[in-house]
Amino acid sequence: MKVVITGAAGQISYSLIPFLCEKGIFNSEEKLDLALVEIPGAMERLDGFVKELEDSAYSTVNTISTYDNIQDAVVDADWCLLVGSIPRGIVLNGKEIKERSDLLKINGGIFTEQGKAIGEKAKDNCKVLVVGNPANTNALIGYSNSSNKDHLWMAMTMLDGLRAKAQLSQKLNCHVDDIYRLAIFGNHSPTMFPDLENTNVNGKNAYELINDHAWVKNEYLPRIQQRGAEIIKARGASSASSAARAACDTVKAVEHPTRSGDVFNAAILSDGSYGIPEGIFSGFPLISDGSGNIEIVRDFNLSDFAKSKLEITANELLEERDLVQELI
Ligand code: NAX
Repeated sequence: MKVVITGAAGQISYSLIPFLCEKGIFNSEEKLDLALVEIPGAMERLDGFVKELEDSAYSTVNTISTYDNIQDAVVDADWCLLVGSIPRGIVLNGKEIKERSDLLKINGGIFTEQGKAIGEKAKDNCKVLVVGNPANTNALIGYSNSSNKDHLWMAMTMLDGLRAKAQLSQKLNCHVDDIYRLAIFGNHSPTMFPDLENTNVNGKNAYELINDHAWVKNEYLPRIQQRGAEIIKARGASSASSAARAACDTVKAVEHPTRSGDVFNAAILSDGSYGIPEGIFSGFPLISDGSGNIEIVRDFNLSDFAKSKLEITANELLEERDLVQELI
């Protein structure tokens, strides 16, 4: 089982790779061949981390290799976790990258190259999870540049889903495992929409249990949508441990059958479901059969309020797509 991870010397990967090496994440007893990718300037830092991984003596791991280029790393890959990207605020060639449009273009270059390499060299049933932001549009760029349309490309919305579950469990004083069918629609950005109208808690409708639309609209939604910014303010750095947990949970969710009556969260290429235009990567409620097949769950009933929120986040994704038109 070959697992490629880009941005392997970054803060998310520092938690993510140990999580992936736990038993039971992949639906196979095969041992892992880890292919860790970084930019040339970060290879020394990566070598230091590899020493720690070696010292952890994981029984799940076969080999650990490092690469400073994507082309060699992705040969025969089963999974590619694309974590590496250039964050907003970085100074490149003397100019601070502040605008989302500049960020989209710079990261677009990275994902064009990665999409091509994965399409040509990864295994036919390869699965790709884009974590690096702007994740949905980076996934669109990678997928569009890949010559293999059988590969499953996803962008990560699991963290938003976990945040949404945690806040709901606090409100309803229930355990997170009692929560079913909590879906994140749209972009991994502050426009995302966590839907409670179709969520069940111990068999009861969450929206009815809360019975307070103003709380959902004015407190719950903004809290989930702004949670990333809240963590950056408090920690002085973006979410890492929770993002790593979410990336690992996404792999596990695809690798194993979804529990009965539940969904998991990831963004995939829209087929027009729920009125989200085709040709953009959007968060949807998904199920997996545990054999590499995932599909959108289509029986969610959306109110006019929910539909208006889906339109906002879909429009943002269309705008992002327009900004990278020449790359896709
Ligand atoms: P770090 O800056 O700690 O690490 C990123 C690493 O990627 C760096 O070591 C850098 O050298 C490497 N890198 C850059 N370009 C690369 C390339 N072309 N090939 C290989 N490696 C490359 O960031 P970290 O905190 O780990 O976050 C990584 C990405 O996840 C960021 O884009 C961040 O915005 C995004 N996030 C996405 C989330 C999601 O839910 N989808 C949530 C968490 C996080 O904000």
